[in-house]
Amino acid sequence: MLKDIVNFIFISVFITLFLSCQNNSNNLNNGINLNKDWKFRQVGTEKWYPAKVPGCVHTDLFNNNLIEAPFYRINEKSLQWIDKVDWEYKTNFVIDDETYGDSHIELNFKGFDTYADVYLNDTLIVKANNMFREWVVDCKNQMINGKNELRIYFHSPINIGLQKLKENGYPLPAVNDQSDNGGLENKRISPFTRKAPYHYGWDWGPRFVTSGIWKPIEINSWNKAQINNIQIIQNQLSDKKAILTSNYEIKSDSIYKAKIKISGNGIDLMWNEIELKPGMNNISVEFSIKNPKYWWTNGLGEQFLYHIISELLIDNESIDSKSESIGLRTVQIVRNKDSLGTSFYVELNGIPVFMKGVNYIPNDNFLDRVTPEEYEYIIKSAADANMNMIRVWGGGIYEKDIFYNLCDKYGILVWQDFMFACSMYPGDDEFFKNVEIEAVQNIKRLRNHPCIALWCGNNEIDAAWGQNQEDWGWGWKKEYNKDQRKEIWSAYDTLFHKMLPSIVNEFDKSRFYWPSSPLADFGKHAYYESKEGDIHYWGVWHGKEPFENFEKYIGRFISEYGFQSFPDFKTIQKYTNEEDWNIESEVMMSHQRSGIGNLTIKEYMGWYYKLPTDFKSFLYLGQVLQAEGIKMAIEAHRRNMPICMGSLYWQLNDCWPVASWSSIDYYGHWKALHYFVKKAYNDILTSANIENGKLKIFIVSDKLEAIDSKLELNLMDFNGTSLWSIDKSITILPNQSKTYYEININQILKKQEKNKAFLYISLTENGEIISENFKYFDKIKNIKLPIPSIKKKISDHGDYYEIELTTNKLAKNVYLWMDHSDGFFNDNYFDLLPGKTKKIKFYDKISPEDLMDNLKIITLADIYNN
Ligand code: BMA
Repeated sequence: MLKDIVNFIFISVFITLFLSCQNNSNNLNNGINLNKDWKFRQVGTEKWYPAKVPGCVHTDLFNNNLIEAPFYRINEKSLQWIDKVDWEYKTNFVIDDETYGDSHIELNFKGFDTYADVYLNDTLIVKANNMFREWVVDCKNQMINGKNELRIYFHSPINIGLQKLKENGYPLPAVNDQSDNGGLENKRISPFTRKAPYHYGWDWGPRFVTSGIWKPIEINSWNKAQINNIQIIQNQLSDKKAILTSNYEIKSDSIYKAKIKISGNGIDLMWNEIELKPGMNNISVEFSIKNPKYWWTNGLGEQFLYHIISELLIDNESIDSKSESIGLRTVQIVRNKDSLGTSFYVELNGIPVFMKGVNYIPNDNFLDRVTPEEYEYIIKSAADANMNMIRVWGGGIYEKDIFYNLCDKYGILVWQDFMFACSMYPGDDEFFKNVEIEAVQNIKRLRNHPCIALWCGNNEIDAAWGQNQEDWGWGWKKEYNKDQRKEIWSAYDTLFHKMLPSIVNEFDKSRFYWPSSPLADFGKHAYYESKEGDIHYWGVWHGKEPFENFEKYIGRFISEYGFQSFPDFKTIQKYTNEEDWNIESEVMMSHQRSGIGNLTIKEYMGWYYKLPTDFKSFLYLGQVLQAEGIKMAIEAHRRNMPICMGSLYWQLNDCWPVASWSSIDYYGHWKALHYFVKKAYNDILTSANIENGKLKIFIVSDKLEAIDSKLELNLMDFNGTSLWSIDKSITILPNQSKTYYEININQILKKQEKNKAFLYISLTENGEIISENFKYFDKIKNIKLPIPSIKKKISDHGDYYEIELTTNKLAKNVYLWMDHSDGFFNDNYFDLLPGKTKKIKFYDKISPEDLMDNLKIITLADIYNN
């Protein structure tokens, strides 16, 4: 599996070390993980089966061979019963004399999915009703010195959801909830439960409404006092000094004179005397760091982290200690009025930085299956593709700590949505209270991470409802009478315009809050044409507009746009039989959740390419189509810097094997798109555009210093004969987009037919290529591509093979592929110039003979001439 190979390449002992030192909690007397000896059963049945904690019912059933693989073929359909029954989990654990002797024994339940009644030795201690909350209970009184039993009863989220829907009196919109697939007809219950919305299905996801203990359970025992939470606030940051305040929440059971010691790398050691009172104490300690090192995003500098250790001492005895990893940086979202509208950009350490990024969904429907290595693989893949921002989209989960640790490490800023998407929500007090606790807990958990750039209320709800004008929105309002509309909007207004901003203001004051994405301004609807706020441009795909319109709708910050493709053939092989290899087969259709998906792909393909006839060629061309389309978008967004200062395409990853907008499929294969994104997000980009008959060569630089370079333009025919060329020494100006050369297109094409030539653009610094690009002058379907003859040479470099390729004629979208190896090519789907050598790295442990004999090379011309 590719995932294993990549693990082999870059993850090993290091990740273990990294994660263990990132773990925020190192209390002296706590942290026993209750992850052993769990059993589960369906309520009403006799037999208990072994269970994994953290985990979920579906994976436990599968691990016990009680159900078939949920993602295989159409197995999803027959597994819908699981969410309609109740489940029980139990374990025994021992409290030894020493722990029992402590004054406080707490159980810390980090996350239940979702409706869980928790019994400790048959006493009900928690009734959980929110997947995004944690529960901490002092259970000293229920705890036995010796063997204890913990039993957790999970109510069916469907049964409770149906009850809540009934109580509400009318349904709420939830356009992606696949109630029908779940056997509930049109009863969409997802808005009523605080549980990952995508579990109920999405237009890229199956419907598996899980239950389970999805995060760890810990026992913490303590005496006298305990540090509950730390917030580290950066008051001042300059090259000479950083002044910070550490705000502690310390739980104490009596009055104590105590001390706090702050230490860590580069920190001026600080001792502070404090006085604790019984209950929760809020204590602030100021400290400083001399000559601080800044935290930068990927590509701009180091991601320096300070590990700040806070120790609590009473009578010179260490009572508790915690470590927080922070990065010193300033992040502002700058919204200045200008001649076009209002800017919307990220200023990092005083510098405007173009956000190159992507939208992220959870990596699996069964969250327990995502390993630390897979987390690192996906974040590292984003960083390797030169990204500096990920949007954690509101239909998934507030990610686990490891996700944010990795974003800190790789220099990826996080646009963090609260978990609300494409639905309206109830407006009762119980719901509000539940959300309030959820928001406070998650903000407190995440606010020390340098990667968090902003908090955003929800995904697309403002756009979908369109409160201020009857014809705004997606038609949802039409379903409701005047009173219902009032109620629904009032719930929205309370949640996203009052409650969440005030919570952010109270618990994470320095961070920007944005009520919804997309949005022009607070209470102001966003259009594709908006020149303020952020936009989601879905004219391409949902609106069936041509890719060229990516160049037309340039917002200030484009936080969603995208195009689908099918996953890698190897991924398809994992969920299909050979008989399913047709995009319209029942199995393939079931792994395509966009109602317009296949037709839309085919329609666009027909506009730009000749339609291939066989299945594998269709997969290949579909990926090329997606990649070329999104490349157009990214280049247009970046060319328009600084009007546009952010481009986040939809979407990075998949939660199961499926046709989707992702650039990396469920099994970790980079699609053509991810390779294209890597180039389009390179810190130096050359991009050609034809405007009013003029060919303009733009260079976009995200670097902070000027670069002396040579720009070469070479118009060639497909045999590589130069028809026109020019080179020019230029100084690339820092952090901007600029046209460095322009010429009348007729002057270079002359009498040349536009479907028989292409322009090769290259930019070199001291002879090394720093950016290159190809410009074609006609739709590829009109171009008569020659059949190239590609030669390969292979050399073994220990960790990887180097593959040297040469071609006699232009080779378009060269795709390297091995049937029986899942190794990683560091470039793929590229155009290969006649007469030039291209070197590719290939990571796998196969023999050189195997690689030489079995490496397949496919080009666009090959599939056309099949
Ligand atoms: C966007 C997202 C998702 C959806 C995607 C593709 O609007 O917010 O809701 O999956 O479009 O349709």
